[in-house]
Amino acid sequence: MKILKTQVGIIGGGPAGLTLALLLRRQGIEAIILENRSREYVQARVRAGLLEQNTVDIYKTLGVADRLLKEGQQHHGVYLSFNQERVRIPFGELTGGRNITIYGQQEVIKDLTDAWLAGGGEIYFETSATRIEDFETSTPKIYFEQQGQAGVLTCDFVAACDGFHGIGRKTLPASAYQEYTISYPFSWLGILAHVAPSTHELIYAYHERGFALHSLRSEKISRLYIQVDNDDHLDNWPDDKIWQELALRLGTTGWELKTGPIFEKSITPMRSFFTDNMQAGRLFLAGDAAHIVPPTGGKGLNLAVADVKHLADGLQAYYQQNTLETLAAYSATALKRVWRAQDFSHFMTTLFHKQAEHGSYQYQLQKAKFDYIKMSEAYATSIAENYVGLPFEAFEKNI
Ligand code: RFL
Ligand code: PHB
Repeated sequence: MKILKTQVGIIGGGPAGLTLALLLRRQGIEAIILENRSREYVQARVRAGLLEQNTVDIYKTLGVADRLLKEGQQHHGVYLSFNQERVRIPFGELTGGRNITIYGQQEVIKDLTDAWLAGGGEIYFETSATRIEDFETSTPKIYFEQQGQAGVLTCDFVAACDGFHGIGRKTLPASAYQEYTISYPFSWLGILAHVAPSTHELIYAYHERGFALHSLRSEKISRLYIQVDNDDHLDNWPDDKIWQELALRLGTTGWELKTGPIFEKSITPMRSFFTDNMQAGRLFLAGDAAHIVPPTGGKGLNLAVADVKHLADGLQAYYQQNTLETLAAYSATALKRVWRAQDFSHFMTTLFHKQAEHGSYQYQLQKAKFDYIKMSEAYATSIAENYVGLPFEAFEKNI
């Protein structure tokens, strides 16, 4: 049996696990990451693109933001469109200069993995954590399997950064938490295409045929999404049909959607999920392992990074001041932001998706909200500050 030992055993080499490892290194705390997929697979997984100011600030502090700052695009506003009428929320102006950066999650993962390995960090790919034991003691153990070989990682703390399908959450005692799920009756069909973006800032749109989002990746690559039914299939969506639908839903007078070859297509169901507790003994959950939000607010990766910032603060207090107090407050601290993000993501999702007949009561509520955005700077500011992400102090000061 392969035997490993470290201070913090991290399951999962996604954004949560890698960011945590780098935050810990900065405090001189040792960590080992177990990742069940290959490095190539993890670096090719197409997902998020919107990074909040908080996230970028953390990556700057960690010294891993060089490429992000060079290749990522800083945005100061966003377009919201309803029935083909488009308004801009200048969130930079409304939030005293806070903004977002568009930079693909795969690129974030590449940068973090490179930095972790360059500093001598250990990450075992194609190594699956199978069991977590003794987390109620001071020597928890993560049992794992690496290409048929069994092993155990003994550590002081376990950070389960293993995503929605991981083993971390399933290991929490059933009596330790409640979980909440909302499944929305629609999915997103997302594409990546070789075409220059037709907009310099993101466009979120409600249309009577359904939601659409125009995002970007670079000067030559665009990322776009449309609302489809949950039982829909990629076979029903040849490229021409996708472009036609996007042009219609995103359209507004005097604007034209550029089209180009699509090189990635996938369908993602929309759901919200969260647990009301993210820790038991010395086992801590972070990121998608503890909560999922529909991507309409662009929050999932940013929440994962915020979680591990709080977790790293708690671990630092333990190793440097020998107190477990900050760690004991981890769940409560992280959940404040999680609930804020759940609310905002739900708001954005229900505002822009077609949920009932065009013209129905539900539709009129959506339209009333959109009209209110146009008439009230206070309302627009509330949307802006949630979209760019509230600063860490906003949550910490009330605890
Ligand atoms: P991840 O990324 O799922 O990583 C978990 C890792 O754990 C590994 N793992 C295991 N390893 C060892 N042993 C086991 N037993 C293991 N079980 C699992 C997995 O292989 C994996 O590598 O979770 P993490 O780190 O919490 O990060 C969360 C983010 O990936 C996620 O929230 C975002 O992608 C969500 N998201 C967005 N977030 C944003 O902040 N901004 C966005 O613009 C945004 N857009 C999106 C999104 C997610 C999307 N999809 C596909 C769900 C757009 C889409 C379409
Ligand atoms: C993306 O660029 O993939 C993206 C941007 C904003 C969102 C969701 C996804 O709200």
